[in-house]
Amino acid sequence: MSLTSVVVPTTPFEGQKPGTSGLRKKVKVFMEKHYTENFVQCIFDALGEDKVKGSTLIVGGDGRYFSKQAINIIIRLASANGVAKLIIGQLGILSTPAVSNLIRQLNVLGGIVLTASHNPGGIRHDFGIKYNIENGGPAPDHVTDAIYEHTKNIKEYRTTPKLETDRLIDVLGTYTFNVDGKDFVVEVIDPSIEYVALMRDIFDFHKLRALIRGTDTKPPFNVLIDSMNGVTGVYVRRIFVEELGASPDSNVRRIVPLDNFGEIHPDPNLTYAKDLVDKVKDNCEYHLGAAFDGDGDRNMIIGKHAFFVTPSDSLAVLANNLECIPYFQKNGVHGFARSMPTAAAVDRVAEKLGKEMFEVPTGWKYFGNLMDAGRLSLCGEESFGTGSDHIREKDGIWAVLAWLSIIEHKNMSVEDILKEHWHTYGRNYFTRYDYEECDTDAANLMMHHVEQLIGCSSFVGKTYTSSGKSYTVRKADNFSYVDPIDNSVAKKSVRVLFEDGSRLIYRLSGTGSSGATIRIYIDSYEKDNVLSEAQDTLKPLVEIGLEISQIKKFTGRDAPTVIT
Ligand code: G16
Repeated sequence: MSLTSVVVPTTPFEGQKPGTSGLRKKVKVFMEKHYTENFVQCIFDALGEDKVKGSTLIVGGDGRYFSKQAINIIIRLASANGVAKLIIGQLGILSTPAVSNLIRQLNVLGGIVLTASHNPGGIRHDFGIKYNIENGGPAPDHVTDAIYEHTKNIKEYRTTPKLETDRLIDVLGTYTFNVDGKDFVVEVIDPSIEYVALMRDIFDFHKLRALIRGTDTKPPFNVLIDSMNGVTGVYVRRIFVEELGASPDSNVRRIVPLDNFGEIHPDPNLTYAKDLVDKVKDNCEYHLGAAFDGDGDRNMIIGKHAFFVTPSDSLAVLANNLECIPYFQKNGVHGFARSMPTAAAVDRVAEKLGKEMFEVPTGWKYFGNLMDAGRLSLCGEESFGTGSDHIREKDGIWAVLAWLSIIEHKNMSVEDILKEHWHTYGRNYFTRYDYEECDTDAANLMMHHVEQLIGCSSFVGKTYTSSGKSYTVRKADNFSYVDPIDNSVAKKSVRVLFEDGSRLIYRLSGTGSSGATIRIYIDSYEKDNVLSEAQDTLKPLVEIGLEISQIKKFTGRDAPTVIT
């Protein structure tokens, strides 16, 4: 049957500005008439007719509530905008790393990822849409800016209302429609085949299986992998259970993706993954625990007795040991990078190994150009993101497999690997205070106050003292980044640098769906005192950070919602 597209008049919605990684709002906002259609049309408009017509796009996400409805909208709009083919994960499931991989492997125009990442899901919570470009990475600022500009002026969208999408994505297969006289194809694929093949190529699965199963001479290395009811469950079953021989009963948990994540907050940190932390703490059988977020790009690693590895340390340890991973043996190791708020532990490794080191603003999109230019192999962020140039997104499962490779190679525990690292390089103590869902005006006023304060001529050189420790300001600014490849400029966070190398950073989150989340990052380097409690060591600097920001005065908040 031949179908005809139609043009539907619409009017702009306020606030369709993509954040750090896509547009994230409450589900009920996406459900408003024309809201999702408008945003999807603006993606096509920003890309331009020349690129869109005849193109192929990947579509999928973490399967959260409203994904199927959104996919149906995307199918109808894509067909009416001249897209030739959509490749969609079965049931709408594709992790963010899997989308990035498919875009690259299949050499397509890009992908539409349906996720609000680590934000809670379900009808009362969050949904999100983000666009990834042809290198597989999140759209850079100039693309998201263009999308936003279109959302402010949109007058109509194009759709094919009679295209029957009901249950289309439930069954694997290729479905061809005729829209406006041209073929339009929807291919529904297994979400894991390509990604599992990629991991098999990067790592030595034979060695990892021997580690997890144990051998005649070595007992099993017991892992507890927690998918937090998010999309990684699909991949964890295929990789950890089927390929590496982990027990489906005792080595993995919460591996069935649920559209509301079982009403938990699928954010792998010490607060929201406490359940996993407690299990590993209470059961000394476990040698490693790991958790992922809803869409599978974030990871948290803990060792025996829940020994916590900060994401900044995780990045540094990986950088120091990449040579045991077959992918890097084959491709070599180029530079390293971290987002600015991430502690500088990896910088010391880069220096020792003679590698280029980059410091970029918060957001994985800032790593893409460097990877495409062959200057970056490994990067990470304090926000529980770690990854390499195998794709252009951070990759939770990759990070755990990388850790297991190092453990297998060194035959050491997580804790011993960390301690050895600190004794060699010194230690960056790091903590982050999050104040979630603050009043937006109050948060902006606080940021304005900090910017004003650091702009005063007397600020540099000022000494702050707390709990008997003094810190003198060496430099303070609004961190600005000039991309070395395309010279684009990004300004994002306020930072205060002290003479001993310690840092305080203030920034507003770009991933929330309502209100404002204030983040204060506290980072302090110690050369010899490497085995103290992080929260004790950082207490004076935390107090100074609170004093500088006057956060209580501006927001009324006595304490953070989350400390990592
Ligand atoms: C996204 C980006 C990350 C970034 C994080 C920051 O993560 O992909 O690169 O570090 O946002 O979040 P915020 O702006 O809240 O501090 P995700 O996992 O939410 O896509």
